[in-house]
Amino acid sequence: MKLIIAIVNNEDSAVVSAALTREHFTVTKLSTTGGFLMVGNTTFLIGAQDEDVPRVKDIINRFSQTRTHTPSTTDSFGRGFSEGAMQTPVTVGGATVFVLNVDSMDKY
Ligand code: 2BA
Repeated sequence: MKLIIAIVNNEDSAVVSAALTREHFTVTKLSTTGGFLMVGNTTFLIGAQDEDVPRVKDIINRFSQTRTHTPSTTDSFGRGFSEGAMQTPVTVGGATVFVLNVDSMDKY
C-alpha cells in the first residue's frame, strides 16, 4: 500500500477531489500554505493499493493546471521571498506528488 501526498492549487482542488471520489478513491483534504508564495493550496492524502497509484497520479495530473502567480503587495504577511522579487511572476503547479510506502493501515 502507498500513501500519496499531492499538493494541488486551491482552484483545482474541488475538481481533483470529485474525480478521485468518483473513481472510488478515498481522500482527505488539508488546507495548507506554500512556504514560498505564502498562499493557500490544498494537500490531499490518499491511501491506495500499489497497482492503483498510476490511476491516482493520472487523475491528479489531468485536473491540475499550471498557473502563473504574480505576487501582489496585498498578499498576506510573512512571504518567503525578498522585497525585490515581489512582482516577479512564478509558475505554480500543476501538482506536486509524493508517493510513500505504508507499513500498515488500520481503522478502529
Ligand atoms: P510554494 O512553496 O508557495 O511555491 C510556489 C511556487 O514557487 C513553486 O511552484 C515554484 O515554482 C516556486 N518556488 C518554490 N520555492 C522556490 C524557491 N525556493 N525558489 C524559487 N522558486 C520557488 P510548485 O513547484 O508548483 O509548488 C507548488 C507548491 O507545492 C509549493 O508552494 C509548496 O506548497 C508545494 N511544494 C512544491 N515542492 C515541494 C517540496 N519539494 N516539498 C514540499 N512542498 C512542496
